[in-house]
Amino acid sequence: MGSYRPRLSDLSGYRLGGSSMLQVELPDISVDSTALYHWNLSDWSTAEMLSIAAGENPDPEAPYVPDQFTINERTYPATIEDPNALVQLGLGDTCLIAIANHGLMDHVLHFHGFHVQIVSSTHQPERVGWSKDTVPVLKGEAMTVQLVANQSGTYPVHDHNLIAVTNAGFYPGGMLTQIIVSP
Ligand SMILES: [Cu+2]
Repeated sequence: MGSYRPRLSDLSGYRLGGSSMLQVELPDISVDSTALYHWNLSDWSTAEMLSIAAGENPDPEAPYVPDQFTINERTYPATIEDPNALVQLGLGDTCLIAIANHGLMDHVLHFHGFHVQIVSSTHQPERVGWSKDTVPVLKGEAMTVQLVANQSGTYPVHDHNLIAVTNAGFYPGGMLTQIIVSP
């Protein structure tokens, strides 16, 4: 049970986004009262992607300078128009969030308002059961967390690395979404 992250082993294809998420025995939002959201995290070096798309081979030794940071291939504020990225719950509801880090760097998610409990983790299984407001999702990792909506309001969730809440250097943007709990 849990979230997993298959990807292309071909480096050029992987860096162009050949990576996915596999959810095993997680409930479907339409058939179960436990809502399930998914966040595919990534970071893009658009210059490198354009050069790969033009037929160049990626240089694994070159400095990596990403300029876009995405959830489900969107950057804030477009993230909150994505019903899979924007968490919307009633007070007292429980949801699961399946998270996969497809990028080339770790992403540390900070939840405002809530602690989440780690339900599954491919890279940090020793943390299953931990309840934290800040959750590192390592490069290549997939993880499932459970959130109990125990207070109403609108709360941000964002990468704690502040460069990752920018779009091409402009703040706010990037890997930022919201949890909205209605009373
Ligand atoms: Cu924060």
